[in-house]
Amino acid sequence: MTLIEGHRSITPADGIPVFDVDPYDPAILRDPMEYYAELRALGPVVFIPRYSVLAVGRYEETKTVFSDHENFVSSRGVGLNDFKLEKPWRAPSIILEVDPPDHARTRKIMARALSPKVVKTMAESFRTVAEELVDRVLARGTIEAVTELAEAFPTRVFPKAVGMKDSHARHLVDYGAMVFNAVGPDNALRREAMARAGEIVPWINAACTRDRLTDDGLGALVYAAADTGEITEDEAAMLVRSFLSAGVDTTVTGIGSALWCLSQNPEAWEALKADPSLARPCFEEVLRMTSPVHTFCRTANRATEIAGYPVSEGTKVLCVLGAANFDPEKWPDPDRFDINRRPVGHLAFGVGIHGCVGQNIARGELEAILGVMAERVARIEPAGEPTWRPNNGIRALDRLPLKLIPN
Ligand code: HEM
Ligand code: OVM
Repeated sequence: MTLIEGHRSITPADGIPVFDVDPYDPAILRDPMEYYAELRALGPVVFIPRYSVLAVGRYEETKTVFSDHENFVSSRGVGLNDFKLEKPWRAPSIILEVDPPDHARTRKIMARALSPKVVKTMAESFRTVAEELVDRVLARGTIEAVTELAEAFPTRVFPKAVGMKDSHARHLVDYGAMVFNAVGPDNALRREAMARAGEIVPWINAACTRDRLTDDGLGALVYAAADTGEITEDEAAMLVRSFLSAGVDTTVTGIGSALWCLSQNPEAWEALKADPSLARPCFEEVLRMTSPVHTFCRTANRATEIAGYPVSEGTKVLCVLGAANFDPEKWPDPDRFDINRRPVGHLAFGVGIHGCVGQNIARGELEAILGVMAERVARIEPAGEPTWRPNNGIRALDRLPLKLIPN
């Protein structure tokens, strides 16, 4: 049997379990736990006929595929579209969507700009903004935490860290939503996000040029590499675009999900209050529990195998990070939120050569906001039903009504 979807055509190997599901159905994106469990239960790798793709959701195989950049490449896109067959919606990222040896050159520059040493210099300003925002929401009492905390914090601190002269919170959040929806199929979510491209994309691209950046931010560190000839001026702009693509919605989602976890687990909140230095380990457990980036793909660039099953050249493989981070074989009692778990090896930041280069700054932001809240907020209580904002690449809250009680 040969299945044809779009331009792609692969023949599922005999024996690979077939999973008749649409992983990008908004109902699944809102509440993916059953889909994750079924995916893991069916086998180490499954075939999804609707998109003619393979999918992995057990910890072991997800980690293996992500770590094997020789067989499973990123240069053909980390979404469902195969860049070898279909034109990408924007010029590919020169860090995320490239393979070695090209990858090492840009990765080195981004790793330098986002090093622990650089991130340390931002800690104080992150804390100052966190204090301001937390005091403001405490004075209000009942809040909508997605807009008032989760979106407010990164959209204030991150553009400043990058050194953006023009900042537009809504455009930044909506661009992130486009970028992550773009890794999915041509469904309503992707189309609705893309409908706003005409307004947002030119604004984003303009914000990436040297003249729109201060000389003391992350953007300047990237342009410094253009000054030494390591990269071209255009490449510097592309790397700044990567900051704006990956650096806002991810941390917005991380903060929203952290507050969701803590509002549902009062004993965890008590533990964090008793020892605010638990903010970091707490965030790692939030990442494991909620996997902000729920799915990224790889493409088999040659005939290979997964768990002994043959995989033909050109096959897209969905790597379901959210399912792997909930695999009971790896994580005992995975649905228990335990801020003392120390979930070393979780896949929320990916793994291997493309593992999140922004993870230090993400942790720095979360440490600031959770740390300040732990010091100043006595209780966090749900004040209405949380709702989710389905996205093909990211699992984010849409609304999180909370009641905050000050110390
Ligand atoms: C890569 C998640 C925050 C910039 C990745 C990857 C994941 C991820 C899963 C791996 C992609 C792959 O292997 O295909 C997250 C999460 C975050 C976060 C969950 C927050 C909670 C950030 C921030 C920045 C950033 C704040 C920018 C400052 C990047 C970049 C890459 C990346 C540039 C590509 C790295 C490469 O290809 O070598 N991120 N990220 N991320 N992330 Fe993050
Ligand atoms: C980029 C990028 C990096 C990581 C994630 C992401 C899909 C984009 O370099 O543009 O979101």
